[in-house]
Amino acid sequence: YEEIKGVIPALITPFDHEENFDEMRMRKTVNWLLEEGVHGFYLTGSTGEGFLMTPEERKVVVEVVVDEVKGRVPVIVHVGAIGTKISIDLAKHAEKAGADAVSSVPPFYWRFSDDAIFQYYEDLATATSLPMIIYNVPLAGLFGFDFIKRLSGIPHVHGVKYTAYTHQDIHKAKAQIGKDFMVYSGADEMAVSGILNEADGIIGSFYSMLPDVFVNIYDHVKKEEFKEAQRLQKIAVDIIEASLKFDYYAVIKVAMKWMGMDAGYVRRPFRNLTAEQEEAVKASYREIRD
Ligand code: HMN
Repeated sequence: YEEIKGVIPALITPFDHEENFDEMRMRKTVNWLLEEGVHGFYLTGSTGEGFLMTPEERKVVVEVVVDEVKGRVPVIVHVGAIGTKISIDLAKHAEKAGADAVSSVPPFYWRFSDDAIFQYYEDLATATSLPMIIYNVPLAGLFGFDFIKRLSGIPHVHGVKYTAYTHQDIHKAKAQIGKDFMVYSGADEMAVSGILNEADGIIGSFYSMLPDVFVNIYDHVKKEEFKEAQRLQKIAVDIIEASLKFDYYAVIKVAMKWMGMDAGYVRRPFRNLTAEQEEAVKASYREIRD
């Protein structure tokens, strides 16, 4: 793919009742989202519960999705792990499996120094010929702009998944790093702002659940139909905020089920919703108004 742009769901990974990867539900989810018009996929990230899977399981997810997508849209594979060797192995596998790009959170938990993080990205990005999308996310520790700029100098580093709210830095990245340094806005609540502030695309959890809403938001902003974009974004924010009261990857899967796309269950320690909680979520969505 020349360019990876637009609305890119951070794909959920369906599990069955016993927490096994559910290949059939995965294939159906991919096709459902493509019918809803999404422009790409981001696999086995936070939303994909990647850190709850073994490397072997992550590889199976990648193979199944790439096989089902059949080149219709680009596929970015999140290969992040704390150990560089594990990430490199996943990246090499993603390349062989036919992914279009790889991405990774920085190594986390031990609070690695900037130099260690730089080295991690250098080792990982140069291990394959795929473009590498670095990942700026509060859960793993946000980078400052200067550090993003430093990382952008590594061969194959092609862009950033930017899950921060400081969207003015997207302009800075475009101006100081280059127009072709890809920036993907990662906060679903801020999709309109991200696109308006020059992001090339949006990658996030709720694009698995509300693909049509966000594809419309993206199109409206591009056509400068801001009133409608704003209206849809406000509804989306209300839905997101109601969902964040629970383990929201479980909410996303349950809401997809309501729409006829049974996306299965989450893996522990995430908790699936009880029947009562499901009703509570439904009731809170019903209260949402324009
Ligand atoms: C990923 O799978 O890596 C995520 O999509 C990252 C993404 O930016 C999401 N952040 C997290 O899951 C921590 C957002 O889409 C987020 O879920 C959303 O903005 C709701 O707050």
